[in-house]
Amino acid sequence: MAKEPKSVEERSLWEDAQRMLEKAARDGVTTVWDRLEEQTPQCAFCDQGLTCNKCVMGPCRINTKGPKRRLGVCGADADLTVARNFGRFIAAGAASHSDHGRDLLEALHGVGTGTAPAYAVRDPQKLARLCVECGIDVAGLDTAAQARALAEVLFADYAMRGKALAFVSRAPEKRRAIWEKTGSTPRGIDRECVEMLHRTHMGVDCDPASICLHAARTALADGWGGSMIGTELSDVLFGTPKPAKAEANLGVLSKTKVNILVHGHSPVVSEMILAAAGEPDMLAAARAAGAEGINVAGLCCTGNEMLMRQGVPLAGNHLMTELALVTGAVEMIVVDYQCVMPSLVPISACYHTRFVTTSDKARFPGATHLEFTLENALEKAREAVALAIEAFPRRDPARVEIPAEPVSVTTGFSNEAILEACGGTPEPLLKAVKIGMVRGVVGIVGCNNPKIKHDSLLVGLARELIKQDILVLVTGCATVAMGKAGLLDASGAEQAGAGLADFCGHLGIPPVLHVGSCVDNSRILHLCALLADALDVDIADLPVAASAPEWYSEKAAAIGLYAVASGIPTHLGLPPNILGSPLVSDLALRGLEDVYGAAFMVESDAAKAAEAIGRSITAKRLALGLNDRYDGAVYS
Ligand code: MSK
Repeated sequence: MAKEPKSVEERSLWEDAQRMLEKAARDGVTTVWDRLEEQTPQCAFCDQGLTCNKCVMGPCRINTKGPKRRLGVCGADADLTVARNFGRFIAAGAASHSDHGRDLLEALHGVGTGTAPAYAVRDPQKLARLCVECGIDVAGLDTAAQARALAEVLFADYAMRGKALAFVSRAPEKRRAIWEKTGSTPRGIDRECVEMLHRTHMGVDCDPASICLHAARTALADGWGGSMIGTELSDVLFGTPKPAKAEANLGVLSKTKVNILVHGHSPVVSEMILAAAGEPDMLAAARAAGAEGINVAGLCCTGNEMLMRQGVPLAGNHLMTELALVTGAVEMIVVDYQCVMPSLVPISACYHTRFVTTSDKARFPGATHLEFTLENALEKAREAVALAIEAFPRRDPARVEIPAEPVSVTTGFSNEAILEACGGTPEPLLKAVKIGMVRGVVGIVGCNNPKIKHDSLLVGLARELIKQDILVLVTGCATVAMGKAGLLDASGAEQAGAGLADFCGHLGIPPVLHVGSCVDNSRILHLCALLADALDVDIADLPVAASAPEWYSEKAAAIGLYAVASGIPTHLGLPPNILGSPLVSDLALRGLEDVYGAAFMVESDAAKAAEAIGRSITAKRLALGLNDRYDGAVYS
């Protein structure tokens, strides 16, 4: 018998989402939750990672229970089949972040060579610092020459280096030694991804453990390579984030202005949209069309990029993207790539919304395609904004519902900003950690997944952790959830334990710090490295952890694996498709601990997950000889 559809209260934690789900039903719009219910029950073989379609002797399904079909046609058993699938899953995630990073690198090169006229270096000090870090003598080099020189060094990271990627040198010595010993040091970003595809071709690497270790190396090429390049160069080109106030949720849409949503991951396009939307000619055209102005708001990680640097309001996270269009108030959604559901095209068509694609890498049938290049970006952005203005008179006020008021958030906690808030050194944070005022630090990252009640695990976990005096860093789609829960505001410290509340009060910061988008998880790696170096320990010795409670994507799996391989214990709210292999599952949950000093934990209950993370942090504190409880020691 078919299961009853879930109620709107069971689908999302938030009233704005629930109201939009009701409106979607009235408007005849199907959403990601409806499609999940249609797809349920899902294939049990795929769910466990036991299907293989990598050659045409197959496809095969490995039956671990019955006497037959225990092996694929080539002879692969359950462990090998799961490992091959998992390896490719990680490679796809690492490739996605890293190809995004490559776009920033090409933009930097374009600035250096004068072929990207609308772009500039907005943080020349950071450019110079990165040059020096990468061994470039900046004496006598102007900004353009530095940009070219740094781009050349980092281009080589994509191909292949003899030994290690440039930013691997940021990792503590003890961590680098572990990577050397286990053959995990990432050499080339593209190289590790390609090698994973090669290893998992039929008849190459047939050792499941060996494939999994290469998956870790591939993920490290993402975290300390492609993602880190994406983050650092976005800062150079668009400015290093500083703490600032902004607003979030669907309430940031305007009833009276032209609403443009920017969605995807890369700031290269959205920064130009923002610039064009602020031009006097565009504002005059908007007024001539009957609007009071132009309102640019963000979704998903493009939204995070724009929120962090420019204070652009953040309308929603992954599961809110469809619902943002259901408000009927959006003139245009302009996308770059990643996490853009194809369903957004037909949903746009239900309203007056223009759906605009900008990258040749991400084409959507039914979209208006404006091909952005480094040469034409501002001109194309003006074309896009003009399309949005044209759409405004077609907005039907009778179909508009904006279901919430905006919430206030504080954003912009780059590592530079965190250190500045601490007076220029990590010492105040370390002191707070040493006296137990801050028991530990946890990065809550990643997505939403309709299999989990929208934002419930993200918010539930964060609330439990801050009660335990654990400072939370947040990135990606988790950000809006924290904002709606009031945790990105200094007043959120009222929900924290006494120690963390005191610490936040001293620095005037929220208990959850927004550190950026998906690629900005690399900031967390770098911060861990700085803290480990300051204490002369390895990252695995620190009282830190990571969590992707509602993750869905290949990229999130790559993030989780590079965190573990960097020595950070990592919680997942639901497992990857590996449960068909006892060997791979055991490696993920326990075996990686022996290799990297950290492993995964899987738990779908917020309180239990917080308890497990808390136990791990306590163990690390005790091993470092630190008190586990804040005894009220004076902090100054
Ligand atoms: S956008 S990968 S749903 S965080 Fe980065 Fe959000 Fe996850 Fe996409």
